[in-house]
Amino acid sequence: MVSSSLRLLFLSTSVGALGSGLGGGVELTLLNIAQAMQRRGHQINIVAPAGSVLAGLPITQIPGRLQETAQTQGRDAPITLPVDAVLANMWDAARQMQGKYDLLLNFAYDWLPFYLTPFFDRPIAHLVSMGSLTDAMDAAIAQVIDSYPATIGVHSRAQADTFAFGDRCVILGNGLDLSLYQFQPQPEDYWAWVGRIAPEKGIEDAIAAAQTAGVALKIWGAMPDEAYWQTIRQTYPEANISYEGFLSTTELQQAIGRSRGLLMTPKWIEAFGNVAIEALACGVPVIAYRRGGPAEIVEDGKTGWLVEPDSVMGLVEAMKKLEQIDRYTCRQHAETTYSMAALGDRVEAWLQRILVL
Ligand code: HBI
Repeated sequence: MVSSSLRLLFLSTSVGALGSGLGGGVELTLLNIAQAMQRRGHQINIVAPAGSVLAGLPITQIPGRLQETAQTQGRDAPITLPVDAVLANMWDAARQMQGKYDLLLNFAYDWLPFYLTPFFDRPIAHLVSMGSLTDAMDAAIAQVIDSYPATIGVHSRAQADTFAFGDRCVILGNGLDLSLYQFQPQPEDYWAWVGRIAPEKGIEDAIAAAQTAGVALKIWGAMPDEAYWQTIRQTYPEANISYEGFLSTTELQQAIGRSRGLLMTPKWIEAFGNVAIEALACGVPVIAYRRGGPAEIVEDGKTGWLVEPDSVMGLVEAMKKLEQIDRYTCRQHAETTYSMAALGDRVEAWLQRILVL
């Protein structure tokens, strides 16, 4: 149990305002960690791009141009900062505010926060939200982990292993406020796919599997690139699919909860796969490629099925075995491993350990 209340400054992702969906899973992660820490009596403030809204949490809104997403750069991409970069403005605010906090927690997957770490006189913990993407980011994170051991947190072993320094990362998993997720024993007749509609998420495979299996597939998530979506529609004209938009957590969990199962088809090493634990929390089995974070979440044959990566037929075969999965077992697994309390234990232990180093 923590003896004293910590004053924590969270630095959000630079690619979108909190609540826009552009920050992907890291928006939900930041919310859940903030709430888990508040429930433990710690004080939180969040520095985020202007326009951010997050469940009534205190946010210092910072203007400026959003950062390009790291996953769309190449491995040898140079570091870039737009003019009037929100990332730079956020970290200038952090520099001015740091005296009022015990520790800063960075959620941005960007070079600047890592480079600036030694310039600050407060400890900075970094929650790295994706696997290795660029040489420049790998070098920046490696520099921090060499100088400040135990300050790099990740979501899964698979994600850690994409970095040369993976064995020195602290693995945090993730977690949810399960009271927001209703267990639904009886599904309707459709499957679900949830995520940013972007190449690394592999939506094409889920649509191909749905078309082959002759089932309805409903799709939720941010759509950063409409043209990409139109290309997909033209490629699979026969598929029974519908884009259901980007919903709030409350609405999304109701929609996912009514599905027969969730398909997860990541083409990249998904660092974790929040949507997998959101589905389990509603009693929804998860069929996922055996790749990245989801492969460490799904218990093959118990809470879903793990499939040979990129095998559409493997997805179709697993979909046929859906009845073998008990929906309440899925909910129970979320409760034991992915609750707010379980996540809070892991994060609090991590931050306390940094503060005593
Ligand atoms: N790209 N440059 C950059 N910075 C981020 O913080 C970032 C990103 N791409 C995706 C992303 N964050 C989050 O959507 C994922 O980490 C979940």
